[in-house]
Amino acid sequence: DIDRAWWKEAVVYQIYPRSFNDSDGDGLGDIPGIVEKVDYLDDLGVDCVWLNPVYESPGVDNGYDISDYRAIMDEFGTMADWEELRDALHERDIRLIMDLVVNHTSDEHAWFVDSRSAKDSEYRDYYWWREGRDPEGTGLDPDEYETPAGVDEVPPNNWESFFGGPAWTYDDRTGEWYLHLFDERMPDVNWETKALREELFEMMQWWFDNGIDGFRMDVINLISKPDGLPDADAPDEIVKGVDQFTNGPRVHEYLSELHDRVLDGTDAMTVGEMAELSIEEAKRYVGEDGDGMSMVFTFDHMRLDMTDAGRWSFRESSPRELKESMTHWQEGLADEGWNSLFLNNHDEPRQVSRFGDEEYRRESAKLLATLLHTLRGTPYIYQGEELGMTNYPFDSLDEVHDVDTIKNVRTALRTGRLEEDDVMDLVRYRTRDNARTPMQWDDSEHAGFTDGDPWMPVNPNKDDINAAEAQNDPDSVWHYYRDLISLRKERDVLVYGDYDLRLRDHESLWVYTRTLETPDADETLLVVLNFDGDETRFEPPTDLMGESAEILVSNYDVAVDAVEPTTLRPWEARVYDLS
Ligand code: ISL
Repeated sequence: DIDRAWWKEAVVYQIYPRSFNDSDGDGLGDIPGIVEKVDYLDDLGVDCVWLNPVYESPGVDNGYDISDYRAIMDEFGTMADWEELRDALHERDIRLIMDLVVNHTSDEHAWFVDSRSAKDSEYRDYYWWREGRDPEGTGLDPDEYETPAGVDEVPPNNWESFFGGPAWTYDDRTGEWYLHLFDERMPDVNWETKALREELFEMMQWWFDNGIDGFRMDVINLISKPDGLPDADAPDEIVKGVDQFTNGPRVHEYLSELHDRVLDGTDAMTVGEMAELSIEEAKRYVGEDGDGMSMVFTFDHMRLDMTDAGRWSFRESSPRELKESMTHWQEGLADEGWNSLFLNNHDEPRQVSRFGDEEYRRESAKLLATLLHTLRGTPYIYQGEELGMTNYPFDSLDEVHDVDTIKNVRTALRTGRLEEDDVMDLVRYRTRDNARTPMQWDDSEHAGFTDGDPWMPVNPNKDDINAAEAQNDPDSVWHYYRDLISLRKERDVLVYGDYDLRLRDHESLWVYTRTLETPDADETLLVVLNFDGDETRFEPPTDLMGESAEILVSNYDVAVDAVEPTTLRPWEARVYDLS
């Protein structure tokens, strides 16, 4: 018996509204722009859209700094525009999930404006306010913190922000410090305050009442901070304090409460974004035995190309490491839980540039697509991925908008973790802005994204890589995605089948079967991926391959006999049907 759920069968398409489509020529994408492209999504065949934040926001972190959870950012449109988008999607059987950012708000949120105004504000404990400490004996250097003249204090602990620099900022209105794990304009809310939790649950309910189908939950495993806010245990950590505030002591209590209050009895999908997570921890968040989340985003495979020095470092990683890392999660959540499958998103470089090969762009984009749609879990496509979009050739930091890149590079230079000469190579490789250049719709001046000046430059490769061209070319990456999406709907084995790795130790081949045995079906698929720009010898496993083996998917024209030993071409991907 298959334990079915719509979100297991869905293919999700992620839209970063700022860079998707601009309808009014201000250079920023907007909601009416998305509405114009709903037929495009329908053509591609996706089942669900995850919309990055569109709420009212001053835009310090492109919308992850929310100043009003129940309003749409002016530049993106109005609530009526949002309703039109919701309806346009629903009419085409495409669901809509929203980004839920409840670890922090903007400093312009009314709660924070009130909270910071006075120690006895009724919103004071919606955030984390603490007195500073005498620097003596803390090991902290007061010069590292910005305080007004005469205030010789360091913050309550040594935690650091993910964007670089301290996680605490001194506020002279009340002479206390507030906590922010991200930018200082993004204060962390305090989930210990019951009234805050109530407000958040009501807000979530309000969005469900407005017809959404679920939430992607931003950094949701950071919401519980440990009692007493102790210093980081490991003072050498790249972001000091991660060990303290990740998967904190009350996180499961909060999330079960959230589940009982808002989600229970609905078929809503929830996907929790969780940096730093083991399989055992993941199981505590998902499913009925856990906190009831549908699935989690995990990031082990996004760390393979970093050293212990974190995101602003680089190490060469191998296809085999990617295979091992993703297999670890495939096997770990085989019986309990559910994987979310992604190779890029709005925070990561483009997948072809990172895990594929720009020289074999088309082939490697299709190989990665094959992987995404044939592993066990829910595939997430990030806008432009279906065109095989690549990283942007950044020349200088002046072209970078991303607050994370700018601040972290500054911090890494100051602390000597990064050399000036290495900055641009690393930025070109790593910056989140690689994912944020405008969607390439056609080969016109701004790639059909806007009639005005785009907020981010368009990738110069838009003449070759664009949706219009791809939709006209039956051999394009786009058509390949479309075929895989439709195949997934026809074959339960792709959704529910077991994953079994073959040739575990092979350096460049990733080979696995998906098998589904039910009273009505006995299906086996064999997936063969050559993660290499060179040819690779492949001996089909004779225990599996019978005369009936047929090639179901291929990213090359296949004229070779499926069952014989064969040479796989650069980045060749094949799916055999052994049923
Ligand atoms: O990309 C990173 C910057 O350091 C990640 O560490 C990222 O910040 C982390 O995965 C959390 O990301 C989410 O929350 C952030 C926001 O900037 C990201 O865009 C979002 O996906 C703060 O809300």
